[in-house]
Amino acid sequence: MSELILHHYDASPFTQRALRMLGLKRLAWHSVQMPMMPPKDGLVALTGGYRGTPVLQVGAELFIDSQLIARKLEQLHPTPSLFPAGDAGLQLAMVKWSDQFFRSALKIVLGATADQWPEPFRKDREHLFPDIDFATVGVEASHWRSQFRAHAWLLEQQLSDGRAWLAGAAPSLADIQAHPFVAMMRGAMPEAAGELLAGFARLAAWEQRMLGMGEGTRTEIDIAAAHAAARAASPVKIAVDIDAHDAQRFTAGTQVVVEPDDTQRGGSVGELVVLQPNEVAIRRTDPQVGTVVVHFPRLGYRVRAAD
Ligand SMILES: N[C@@H](CCC(=O)N[C@@H](CS)C(=O)NCC(=O)O)C(=O)O
Repeated sequence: MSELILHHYDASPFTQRALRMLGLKRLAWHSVQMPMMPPKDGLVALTGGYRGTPVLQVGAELFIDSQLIARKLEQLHPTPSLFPAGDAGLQLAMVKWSDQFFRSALKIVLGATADQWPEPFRKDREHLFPDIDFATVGVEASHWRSQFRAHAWLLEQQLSDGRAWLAGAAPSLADIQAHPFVAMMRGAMPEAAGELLAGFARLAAWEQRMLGMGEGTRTEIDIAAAHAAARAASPVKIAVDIDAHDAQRFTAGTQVVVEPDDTQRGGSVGELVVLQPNEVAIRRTDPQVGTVVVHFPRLGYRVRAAD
């Protein structure tokens, strides 16, 4: 079996990011489909609580979030690079801009469609986004449309010198950070997308190039096979690595919860093994998967002592 297992569902724009990374690098990988809402017991047995998509599994190690997945794929398969111009810091920093781009698209779509969603799904998404009032988000629809168009204009501006890709002549993570939210809008509300992207001819041509990036080579497997791969590689050896200057001063071996600080995608509990400005990792044991290490980005994730 190939070493890369992606836990995901394809409707997610963040999954689409991971797919484009695999496409840019032309990798072969195994796909495990997860449900769009809990229960997600098979995934949680691996992560210890995190329920989001996408999650990359390599043996008994789990990599949470599209940003850490980008860095892990780059480390395992350096060419072709996600950072052909060498500006990894800048391109990873784009995630916080692109989160705002996502939010503008999300609020437009929620305002127009959430009242038609099946009740259990709508309730789950209300739990996921506690800062969004689903009942009133539509009231400001024209504002969120203006924001979406303003974000898209930045892409058109970046392409205005005739370059094929956002960072220059070669595709990079920058393209992959931005494209899923344009595609999300085109897919969910094609008519509105047509209006909001009107006049952005370079962006439209770039979208066509992005479609050609593909997703590498996918082979479906089930969650039981992913659990077996974790057990076969368990326990994973990992160097304990704690930043002496860490702002929170946690020590190795502390039982902690690691959870997203933006949405309620679930917190994972385990023993702290890595705490650096670019990563947090915990070790945990589960009877179904053995001892695994779960890695998170530090940016956008809260670490707190477990109760
Ligand atoms: N920063 C995360 C965001 C991931 C995210 O928000 N994914 C959404 C789907 S678009 C999710 O996991 N929703 C909850 C769920 O599917 O259970 C990343 O880049 O991977």
